[in-house]
Amino acid sequence: MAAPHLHLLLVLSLALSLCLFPDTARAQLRQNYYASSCPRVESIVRGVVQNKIKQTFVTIPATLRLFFHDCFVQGCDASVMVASTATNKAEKDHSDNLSLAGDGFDTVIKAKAAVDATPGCRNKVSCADILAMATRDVIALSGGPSYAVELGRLDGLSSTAASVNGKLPQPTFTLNQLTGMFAANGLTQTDMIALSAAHTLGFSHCSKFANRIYSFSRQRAIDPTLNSTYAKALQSMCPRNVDPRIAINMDPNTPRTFDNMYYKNLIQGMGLFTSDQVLFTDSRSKPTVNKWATDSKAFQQAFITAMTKLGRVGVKTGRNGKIRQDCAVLA
Ligand code: HEM
Ligand SMILES: *[C@@H]1O[C@H](CO)[C@@H](O)[C@H](O)[C@H]1NC(C)=O
Ligand SMILES: CC(=O)N[C@H]1CO[C@H](CO)[C@@H](O)[C@@H]1O
Repeated sequence: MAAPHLHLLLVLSLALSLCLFPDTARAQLRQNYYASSCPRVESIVRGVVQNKIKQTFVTIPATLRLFFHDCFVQGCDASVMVASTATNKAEKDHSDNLSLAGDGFDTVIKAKAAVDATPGCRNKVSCADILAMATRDVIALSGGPSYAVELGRLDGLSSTAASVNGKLPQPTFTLNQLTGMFAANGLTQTDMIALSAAHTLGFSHCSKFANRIYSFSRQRAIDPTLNSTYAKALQSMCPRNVDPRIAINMDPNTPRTFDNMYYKNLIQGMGLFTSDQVLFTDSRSKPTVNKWATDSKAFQQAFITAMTKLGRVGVKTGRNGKIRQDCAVLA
């Protein structure tokens, strides 16, 4: 008589744990998710991204960074796209949005409009998936690896500036802080080192690294891990009291190409942020930097793996999400 009871108990406890932890059952993303509902979606998005890049290069780094910030705050659910209202200050208006360039938002909005204008596709494709596709496209279109993107995310139901607190890495972070924050999102230290190479593209405002080139106490002038030639160049581009709107290339060598120059720069002491350079100065991550500086293929493989994992963070399905009609509006 014990056996059937045990059986029932197992079934009950399984059902109970699924009710209590609906988010722990990993949402199932898959390639070609829209194959029957909107079969041309990937080429429609790519076309919009290509056009947008023709208008401005900033499309590329802006979209890539937007995806990262989306995924690290409440998961990859396009919550970063939501506009603030009179009663709700949204994620994008937290100071840590660190000048998320408007061209990333614009790319997603334009791609969503193009998708929704396609017969049969209207209201079928989430903003979160469009951002994931556009991100894959900007990487490939700037010389990086091309990969099949997993889809099937829904858009999140909330977005608050408060939810950003403590969720995004800071440029002053140590290796332990970086590794810890990525681990909290299911990413390994190796994934973190791979994803950091996104800084091979795009711009940084002078304030983000001013502490490395000027002394604000009497302790030291220039960060000793910074290449002194590079430090002088940075000082001339970013003089004290520089216009806070000035931004400089993060990769001084190939700023418009997605390549492994990031790691070559680190070896020369030319990582822009403390959080970049520490990957080379800390003996735990240094071997990986050395390896990927000389082995572009190995780096690209690691980057694809890490991006795919990043795209799975906090994915919403079922009642936890919806397909937003307007990516900037929750309701
Ligand atoms: C590892 C920890 C990271 C830190 C501390 C960090 C920090 C920063 C900071 C401070 C900026 C400059 C923002 C500004 O001044 O406007 C920046 C820019 C950027 N970050 Fe990161 N980031 C990190 C990881 C990532 C990851 C994982 C990605 C994407 C996969 C990414 C993509 C970018 C891009 C593309 C830009 C340039 C944005 C533009 O030009 O508009 N970052 N990051
Ligand atoms: C500093 O950078 C220059 C190139 O800008 C390079 O030739 C030099 O070797 C670097 N110094 C160090 C210590 O890596
Ligand atoms: C693009 C964007 O939404 N930028 C906002 C970032 O946050 C500041 C305030 O912290 C806003 O003023 C910007 O509009």
